[in-house]
Amino acid sequence: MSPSAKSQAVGSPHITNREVAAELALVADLLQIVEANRFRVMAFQNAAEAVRTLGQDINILHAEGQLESIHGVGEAIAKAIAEMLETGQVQEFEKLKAEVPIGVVEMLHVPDVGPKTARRLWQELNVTSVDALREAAEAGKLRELKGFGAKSEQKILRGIELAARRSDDRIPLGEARPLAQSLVTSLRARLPERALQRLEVTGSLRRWRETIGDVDMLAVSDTPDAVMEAFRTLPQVESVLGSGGAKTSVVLTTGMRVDLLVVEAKQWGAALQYFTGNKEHNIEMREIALRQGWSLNEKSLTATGSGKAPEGEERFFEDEADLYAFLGLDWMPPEMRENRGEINLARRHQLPTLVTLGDIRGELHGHTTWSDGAADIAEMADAARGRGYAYWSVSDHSVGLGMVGGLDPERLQAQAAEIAKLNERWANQGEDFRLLRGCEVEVLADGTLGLPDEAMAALDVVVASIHSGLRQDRETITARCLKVVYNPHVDILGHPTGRIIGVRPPSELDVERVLHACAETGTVVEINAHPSRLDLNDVYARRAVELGCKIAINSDAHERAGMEMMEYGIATARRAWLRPQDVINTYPLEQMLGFLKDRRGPVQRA
Ligand code: DGT
Ligand code: CA
Ligand code: CA
Ligand code: ZN
Repeated sequence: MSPSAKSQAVGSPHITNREVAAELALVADLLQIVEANRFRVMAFQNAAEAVRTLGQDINILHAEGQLESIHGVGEAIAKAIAEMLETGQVQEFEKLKAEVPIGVVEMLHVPDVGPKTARRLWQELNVTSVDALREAAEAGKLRELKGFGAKSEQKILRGIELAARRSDDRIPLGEARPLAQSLVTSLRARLPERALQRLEVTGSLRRWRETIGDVDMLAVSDTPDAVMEAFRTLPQVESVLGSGGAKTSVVLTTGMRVDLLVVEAKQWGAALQYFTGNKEHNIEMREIALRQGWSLNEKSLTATGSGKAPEGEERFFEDEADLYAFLGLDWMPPEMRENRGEINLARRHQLPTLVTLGDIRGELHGHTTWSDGAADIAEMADAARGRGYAYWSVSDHSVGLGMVGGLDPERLQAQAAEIAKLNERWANQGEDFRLLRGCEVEVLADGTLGLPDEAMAALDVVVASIHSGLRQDRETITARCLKVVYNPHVDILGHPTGRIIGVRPPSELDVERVLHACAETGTVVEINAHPSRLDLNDVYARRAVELGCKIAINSDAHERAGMEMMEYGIATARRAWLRPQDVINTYPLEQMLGFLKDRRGPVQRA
């Protein structure tokens, strides 16, 4: 029986997680175009995301009657998913699809074309595909639409080009990692402990790269055949591309490719090193070995005869660190293995001590039901305390953001009272925990902020973020951002480039200039830890610290579980070589507050 045949009921079409997620996302888009209630749109968007990142086959959940156990999937959507899995389509969805030409939905993937614009292009100009949109823009026809000019035509043409360039099929880290973890868990559960002496995820996933080409896994076993058999028949597996004694390649129901290699215990160190990479790091390692008279491959070192050891002598390493040490190098954290200078530091025993999850003492950017969060302040505080944090900043959206009911100075006052009450309770109980008064202040199109200065001055932590006008040209968006950085009330620049991995490219912001200004003014720069943002990314975050900036790593949680995303932010920081002292939310409360702008008096050079 083929592995995929097992996971489907006889006679029903086999629909993968990825397909279900795509359909739900499509419905969300359709609903936006027909101007449905925004909560309904959000419900479908959330459900799509939940299914896309689900660590197991949705068909199995359905067979167990557990669709509603998926976080973010309510009764109505669960029913629709069930109908889809059983019959191949959902009647209600088909009706909706018949209403809107599919090309109109595709236009939504062009940056700058939102649902309102797509609807107008369709209804007012009868433009119903991306190609037709390009032609209309090139022919100067879009300016017939009220509010459209030559400039918007240029922007749309550039957007179409960008959207085309983005069509590679790498998988966002936040999607690949839970899936890989579910594979590890399933394999361990299926095999007796002695059959699986070691099992680890390697490749780009072990390095926490922001997107993943394929997943690589490495195991040690005395019974590789049993391991391969267990792997091939996992419920997550859709098809087997190839399977031999030492290596099996499969495609999962989500479309992700996974390679599993089994090696002998004595080969583990060399194999783990080799398959963690990256390729450039490995090439450099190979040269270092050669210079010492050894040929390095995925199993061992073999003497070339040019050194002291007789030609052909083989050396094995049970652990990676032993291999590195044999070649005179310190063990390097996988996040650093990108051949960006880490090997030289390892040789000189000068590797930095990287920040870890355990160093984090609090968070400075997160949301509650006061704006678009799903949990109230007390619940979020409880989650933060559960993670051992000493502080958490309540930073709901300010007014100025179209979508959510943002906070104005008046509501901020009311919120302050709730925060004070909770803080008093913990103080009375002798608990070492403080809620901070914060806000994620909206940066308007002209660089002014969603709150007046007096309102910001009253807060402990001000995060300023750009959510709209992300397609402004380089000069405009950079000037807008600099205005914010020079505002003495803005402590932290939130997700600076606005990118959404795999969905929306970064803005054209001149990051280098903005980082210089942040260093000069003492504005802290955020690594937004949400795996679809990771913004700043590793390269920019490293540059920021080089220039003298401090960093805050924030999960930007909108619900309790959102705080678990912190590990992605930590990984990005580690890929940027950041140490605890570079990250202000590793500091005790008073020291952290001391780094925020308005606490330090007049703006000073860092
Ligand atoms: P990916 O899958 O594109 O996200 O990136 P990786 O780094 O996982 O690359 P992949 O899957 O092609 O290969 C897995 C590991 O194997 C990689 O991290 C380093 C190693 N590797 C791949 N190609 C070469 C190569 O040509 N030479 C050497 N020395 N190592 C390689
Ligand atoms: Ca890979
Ligand atoms: Ca691979
Ligand atoms: Zn936020």
